Amino acid sequence: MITRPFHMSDDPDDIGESDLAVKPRSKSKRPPLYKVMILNDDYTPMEFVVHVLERFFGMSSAQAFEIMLTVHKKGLAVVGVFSHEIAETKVTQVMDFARRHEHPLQCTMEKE
Ligand code: TYC
Repeated sequence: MITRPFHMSDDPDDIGESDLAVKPRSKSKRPPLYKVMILNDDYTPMEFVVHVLERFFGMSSAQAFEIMLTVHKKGLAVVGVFSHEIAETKVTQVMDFARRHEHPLQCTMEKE
């Protein structure tokens, strides 16, 4: 004798519960993310870069020092990944802050 679970009928027209799952009509898209980068230069003081990383990117002083050294040695580093709007705000804040202190520090963003 063939047995079946109580929720399955023999009726071929009977659609099972699992057939009722909603199918999205379009591919769901996650918003793109942007890398924010800090670039090395020969003039901005190391302590200033450390301060920027603490102030605008919420890094601890140890983290900030480590990233600053990476930029100093390698030329650049990603300091965070954000939505377009947040990334743009970070870049503007850093560029304004550097300009107000007359340092040539550059901060840019790039689609991930
Ligand atoms: N190269 C700079 C110096 O020797 C330090 C520095 C580090 C500058 C990181 C910018 O994004 C930077 N004073």
